[in-house]
Amino acid sequence: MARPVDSDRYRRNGAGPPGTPEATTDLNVRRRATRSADTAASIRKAVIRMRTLTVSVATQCQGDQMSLQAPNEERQIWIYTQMLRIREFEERVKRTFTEHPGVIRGHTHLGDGTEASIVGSLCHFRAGDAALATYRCHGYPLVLGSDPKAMMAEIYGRVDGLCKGLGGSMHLTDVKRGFLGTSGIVGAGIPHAAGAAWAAQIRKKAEVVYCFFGDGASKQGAFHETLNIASLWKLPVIFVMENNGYNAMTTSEQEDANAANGEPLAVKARAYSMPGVTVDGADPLVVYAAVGAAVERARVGAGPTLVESKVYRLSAHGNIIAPPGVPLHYPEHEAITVFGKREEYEAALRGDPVPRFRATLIKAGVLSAARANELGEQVTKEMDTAVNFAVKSPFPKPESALDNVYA
Ligand SMILES: Cc1ncc(C[n+]2csc(CCOP(=O)(O)OP(=O)(O)O)c2C)c(N)n1
Ligand SMILES: [Mg+2]
Repeated sequence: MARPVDSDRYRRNGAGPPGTPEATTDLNVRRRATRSADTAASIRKAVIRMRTLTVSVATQCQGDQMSLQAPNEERQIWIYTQMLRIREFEERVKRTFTEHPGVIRGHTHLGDGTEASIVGSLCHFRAGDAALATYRCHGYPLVLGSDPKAMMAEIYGRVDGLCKGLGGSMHLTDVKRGFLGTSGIVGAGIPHAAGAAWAAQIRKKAEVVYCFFGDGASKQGAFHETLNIASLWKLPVIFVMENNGYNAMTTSEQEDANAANGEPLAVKARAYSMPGVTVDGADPLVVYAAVGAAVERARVGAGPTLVESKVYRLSAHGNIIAPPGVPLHYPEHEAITVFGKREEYEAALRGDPVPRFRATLIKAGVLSAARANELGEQVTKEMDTAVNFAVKSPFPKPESALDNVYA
């Protein structure tokens, strides 16, 4: 049964109760109310400058030296362009199953629907920082500057791939760009991120680590052990939980004690004495503000933050694995195939972050419709080139299979 919500308590903190669009998490609020007041004010100023943010964002994120600047117009267009690139890349991966059947043999997981969250977070990335993600990993390296031709070739298992065709979709890595790796094991990247953050702490260059993972991963022991040590040692890591409401074909309410009781998943931060905040992950500027506050906090040595970014994946969990010879494909989203909730999926499509941000920028006069279309055409060409390059790239030699295997 849902726990009754003390709405006044949330309103006092400038947030909404759980389950409302204004919801942010009431964490450590009483203890930190005074210290976070200045931060909340700074974020609200950024919110107003950015025009599209809701006032409630990130009231519990704090950084003693908070100086978050709103992204200027050029940067907002950059954000939109990166979102488009991720979307188009993912569409091309999906279309490969029909346009080039049999070319992708491994499992793939798309990040469509998560673009705003990825780009809003990585907007703060600077040289020396690092990022780690899950198997749903195509978007991050694109934003960090990896070559989409090499990425597509990797997904097709070709020698020109980012990892010489030996990793595939679930294991994209581009260390020189700070993308330290991904894993098919749910939650595995979380302790790895803490290790990278510990190294950053030792280097003392104010570098931070962005750790992306799903809501399902927050049920893993690795999540809890890592949040504990990261908070204890004040590691410079930003835990970005991309909560898409599903752990493959299980909903959060079916498997998560907080969700089942009507609480946002960011309350898990409370157990480890770190700030936790829940944001609308479909709005890149909202994510920008919340992750920006967390990054500033991490850079000044104040420790980690848990940002719960609420997203909706617009594809099924992954493609269907089948024996060679049987064409692989993407089924429909589990909301439809498992739960028969077509309306839930259609509502998510109506809130699609990519057209939503395009409309926001056009309405704000930052971007004209003509320029937005031009950007779309450029991105289409870029991804055409990636697919054409990747399908022509040769397979790695069988004897290279054990290269880089150390144990
Ligand atoms: C340790 C482990 N358990 C189970 C699986 C099977 N599995 C693969 S993806 C997935 C869903 C994880 O959900 P979530 O963390 O919410 O990420 P999402 O896929 O929704 O982005 C599961 C259970 C796995 N790969 N690793
Ligand atoms: Mg999930």
